[in-house]
Amino acid sequence: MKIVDARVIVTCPGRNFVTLKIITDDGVTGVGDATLNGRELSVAAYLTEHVIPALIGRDPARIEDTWQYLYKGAYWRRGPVTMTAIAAVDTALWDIKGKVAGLPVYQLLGGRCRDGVTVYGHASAETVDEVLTEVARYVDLGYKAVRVQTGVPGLATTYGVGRGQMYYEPADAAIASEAVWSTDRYFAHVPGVFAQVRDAFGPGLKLLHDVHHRLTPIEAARLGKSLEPYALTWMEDPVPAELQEGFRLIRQHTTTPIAVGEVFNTVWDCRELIQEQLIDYIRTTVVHAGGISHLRRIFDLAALHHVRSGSHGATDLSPVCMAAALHVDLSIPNFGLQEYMRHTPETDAVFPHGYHFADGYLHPSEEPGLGVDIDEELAARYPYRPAALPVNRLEDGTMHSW
Ligand code: GCO
Ligand code: MG
Repeated sequence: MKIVDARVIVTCPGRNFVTLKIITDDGVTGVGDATLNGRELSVAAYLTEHVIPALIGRDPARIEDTWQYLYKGAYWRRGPVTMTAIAAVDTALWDIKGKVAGLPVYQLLGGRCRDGVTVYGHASAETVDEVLTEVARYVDLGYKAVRVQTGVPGLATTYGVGRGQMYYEPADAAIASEAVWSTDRYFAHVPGVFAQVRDAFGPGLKLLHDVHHRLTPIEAARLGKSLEPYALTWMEDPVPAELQEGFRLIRQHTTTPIAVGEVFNTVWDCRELIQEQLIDYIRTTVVHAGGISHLRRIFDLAALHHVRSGSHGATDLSPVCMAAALHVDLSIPNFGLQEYMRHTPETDAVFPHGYHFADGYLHPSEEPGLGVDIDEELAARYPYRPAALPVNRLEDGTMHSW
């Protein structure tokens, strides 16, 4: 069996997605997500110019060898663009292997470790009263875990608070919009939000919160401490994670669990965090961390150190990534939680898929392969639209992490 063709499909059914489709001489095809939010065309070009020519003629069964070829062969290692491109190839090859074997991919990864994949949804609103309604909406839908984000009094906009319900999408302007941030205003508000949510919903509901890389380690330690009475499942991205040892300080001060890793691309980005047990959940996912093969490596290392998975699953990760993530989630011993932001009906139509939600769990498709495809005719009706993620400044105008 040989790879005879591969193409990159860019489509915008409400937001941009990049998909790699690999075609074999037997007519078996595989898909991989290659979406890097706000930098989509850089991955599309990397694949088209530098990867696809090297794929033609290769044996699609050689997944690990192809991964090593693309990783070591580039000379320039790691980085989001390279690792997203490698992820797309790796994912598509697992899809092909599953179809050839006649098995869903999770069976090739060792089979089920659980009955379903517990997911968390996003409850967000400007005010506390509104967010209580949003949390109730998720509870009614059967969710067992909910991420809670609200506006902060005195700030015009806040990370994670969308304009509509359920389809929050921050990358909406061709040139990045600017937000203003104040850690003092945030600290004055956020513990009270969780006091009310915990009070309203009791101890059974898992609550999560995303800090989105905005604090320093000592500030994160203070936040974690102030949230301890409300028993969060995790505090996400409390600080930017380039400085892995910064987490030691947070750890010394608080028992609030920590989740990190949606911007990590390889095991090298989180090795220290995992081996020193400085985090509780590692949030790497298929599309940005080198595909199913490399994600399994990260999760295997994590399993040795009491760290569980908590894969990123925002709307900028396409249904192809979500399908692949579920096969991994189902088959690893140290699964924690899976983020699940629902895609719009337009996106679901472009990417027909067999995974489904029931009672707070997602279940992957039982079809051979990943159980997801791209409708190329429909995709062509939604041309690419430039869209950038916002940037963030402090009240005095200083640039800050978004
Ligand atoms: C999350 C993330 C997202 C990211 C987005 C960037 O936890 O879901 O923080 O909201 O900001 O995926 O592209
Ligand atoms: Mg996040």
